Amino acid sequence: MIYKKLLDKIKSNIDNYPLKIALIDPDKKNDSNLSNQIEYIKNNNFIAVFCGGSIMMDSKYHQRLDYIRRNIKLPLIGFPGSVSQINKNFDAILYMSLISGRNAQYLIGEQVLSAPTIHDLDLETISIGYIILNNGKKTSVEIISGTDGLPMSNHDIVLAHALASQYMGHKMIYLECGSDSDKFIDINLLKKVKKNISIPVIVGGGIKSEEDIELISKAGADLIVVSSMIENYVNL
Ligand code: 1GP
Repeated sequence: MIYKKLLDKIKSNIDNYPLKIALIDPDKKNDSNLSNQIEYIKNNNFIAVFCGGSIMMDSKYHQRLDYIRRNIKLPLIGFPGSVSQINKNFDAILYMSLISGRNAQYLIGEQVLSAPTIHDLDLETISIGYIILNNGKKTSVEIISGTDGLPMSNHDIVLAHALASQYMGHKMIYLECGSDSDKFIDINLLKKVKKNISIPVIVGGGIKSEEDIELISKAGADLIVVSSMIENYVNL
């Protein structure tokens, strides 16, 4: 069970050593650098790989997933932007409900559409309360989901969503600042959420360096997701 493995790692991480997850967006833009991204991931202490994205700009998503699976031994976990991104190569998928928004399609619609395929493939699901945080710039995930992120500065509102997620029985919450966003999460907000909930917190979006990762980890993030940092490095 991937969830259990992640939880064991989190629980035994008493020194708050950063538990890093690489996110690969199997989109056209990454076609030419997939092998370099994989090489980078192998050499930089990642514990798992998430795969997915808000939108795919060609039809080769599943082909790229086959390639990634053949070349990566780490747990491969789906981070699906929609039902069309469910794939047999995953060891598990994040079964996310976009609880910061009020668009029924992403709260329950995509989940219902994907459930029979997930059942048929016998995929492990990890239920996640997905919370988009906004700090100015409109992100792809907000545009595609037709929702607005919660204002990063309103700590009480964010905490209320995190608590609701926990009470609804999600296994983890995911605080998403948006891919390639200018700023990563407000550290005080992260500390406040961590102090008040007991399920693990995943943080992603806008993280640009190992120093950022260190800071976010010390503030309590249980799992830290990076994507653009890897893409930028291999595209240098
Ligand atoms: C994962 O969307 C993020 O939660 C990825 O963000 O591309 O900024 O790392 P970056």
